[in-house]
Amino acid sequence: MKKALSIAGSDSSAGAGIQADLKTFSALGIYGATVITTLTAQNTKTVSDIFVVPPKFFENQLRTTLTDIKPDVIKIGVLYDRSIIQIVKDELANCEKPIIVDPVLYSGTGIRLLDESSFEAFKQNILPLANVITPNLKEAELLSNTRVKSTNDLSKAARYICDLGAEIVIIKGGHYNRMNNEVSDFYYNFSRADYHKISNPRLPVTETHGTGCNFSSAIASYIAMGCEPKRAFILSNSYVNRALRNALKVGNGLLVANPISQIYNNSEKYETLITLQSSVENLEQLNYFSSLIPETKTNFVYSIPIPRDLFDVAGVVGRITNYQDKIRSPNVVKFGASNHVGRALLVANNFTPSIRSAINIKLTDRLLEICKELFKCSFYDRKYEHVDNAMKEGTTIQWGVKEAFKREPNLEVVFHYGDIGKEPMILIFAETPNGILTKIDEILRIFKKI
Ligand code: PXL
Repeated sequence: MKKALSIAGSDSSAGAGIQADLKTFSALGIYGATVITTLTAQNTKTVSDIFVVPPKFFENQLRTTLTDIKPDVIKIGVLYDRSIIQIVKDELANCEKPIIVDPVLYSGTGIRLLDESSFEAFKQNILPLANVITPNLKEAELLSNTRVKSTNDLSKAARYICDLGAEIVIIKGGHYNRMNNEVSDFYYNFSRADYHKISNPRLPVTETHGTGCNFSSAIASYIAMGCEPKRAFILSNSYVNRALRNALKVGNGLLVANPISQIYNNSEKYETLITLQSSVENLEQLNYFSSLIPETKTNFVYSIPIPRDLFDVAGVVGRITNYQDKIRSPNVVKFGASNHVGRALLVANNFTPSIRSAINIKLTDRLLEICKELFKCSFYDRKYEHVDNAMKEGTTIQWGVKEAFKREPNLEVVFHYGDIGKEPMILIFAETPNGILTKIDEILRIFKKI
C-alpha cells in the first residue's frame, strides 16, 4: 500500500485539515500518517481558538514518524507559526519524495490560519519545498502580491509563486468571477511550458468547508500512486467535484465536502450490479415471460439509492429479447445501458425515492387488464405532449412518466397506447429487482390461465 504523510492542523468539525486528509487518503486507497501542527476549536461557522502544538513536541512527532514510516508523498497544510515552519523546513530540506503544499492562509469561515507575522517565513521556507502548490485565488493573490482580474493576471500570479520556488502551481478558481456559471482550475508547469485548465459547471452550493484539503490530499494520493502531476490534477478535480456534489449539512454554517461518498458510491454500484445480474438470471427462468416481451424488446433496470443520471442506473446491454417462446438475454449489465427505461426510472425515483427498479413489457388489452387488477396504474397520452419535446429523442418517456406521477402518486405501473411509429408499452416499477420479479410472477400467474 502506498503511504502519505500529512503535516497539518486538526479541525474539530472534521471537514477540513488532518481529518479531511485522512478521509481522502483512505477513500483513494492510500495509507495516511498524520503529524499535527495545531489544534483548532472549530465548527461549520467559525474557528474560536487555535492551539499551536509546542515546537519541541511537533518536532518529535515528525522525526518519530519519519524514522519508521517512509511516505511516498508528503502533504503540508496549516502550519500557523514560524517555529513550526522552521522545523518543517529543516526536517524536509533533503526530502526526496514529492511534497504537495496547500498554502492555507484563512479558514473558509474567514479566520487566519497562518499567523500574520509568519507569512514571510512561510513564503521563504515552505514554497521552495513544493513540487506542487495548490492556492485558491485569494491565496494566490496574497502570495504573489498580485490583484487577479483576468486570466493574464492569474498566469502572472502563478509565475510569481513559481519564482518563489514552487515547481507546479495549481490555482483553484472557484472564487474567480462569481457571475460566471463555470468554475475553472488552472495548472501551470512553467519549466515544461505545460498549462491546463479544467472547467466545471458551477454547483448551487456557495462555499463548502474542506474542499481545498480534500483536493490537495487527492493530488498527493494520485502522485503517491505514480500519476504524473497533470493527471493527478485532472483526477483530483473530478474527485473533489463528487465530494462537493455530495456535500453534507452537519451544522448550521458551511456545508462540508464529503469525500467518503466516493467509497459509498463504489460499493453501492457493485451491490446494484450484482443484484440486477442475478435478477436477470431469475427472470430468464420465468416460463412465459417471453410472451410479455414487446417488439422493441425489454430492459430491466436498477439504480443506486440516490441516482443522479443514467450512469447511476444499471440496465441490460442490448436488451432482453425473445426468439419464438425462449428468452434471449446477453445477461451483461452495465451502468448507462438503458436509455428509455432508465430515464423512466429516474423520473419515477424523483417522485418516489424508494422506487429503484423498472421493467417494460408489451401492452395488450389482456395484460393491461391484469395490471389494472393487480397494481396502481396510470397512463400518459402522447397527444398532449408539446411538439418541441416530442422531437427530442428520449424525452417523451420522461415527460409521460412525469405526467402520470403528477396525476397519481405512488404508482406501480405507467402505460401508454403508443403513436405512429411508437409501440404501446407498460412500465412496471418496484423498489428492487426482486420486487419486479414478484410483480411479473403475479402477472404471469393470471396470464397463463387463459
Ligand atoms: O480548509 C483549510 C483548512 C485547513 N486546515 C484546517 C482548517 C482549514 C479550514 O478551516 O481548519 C485545520
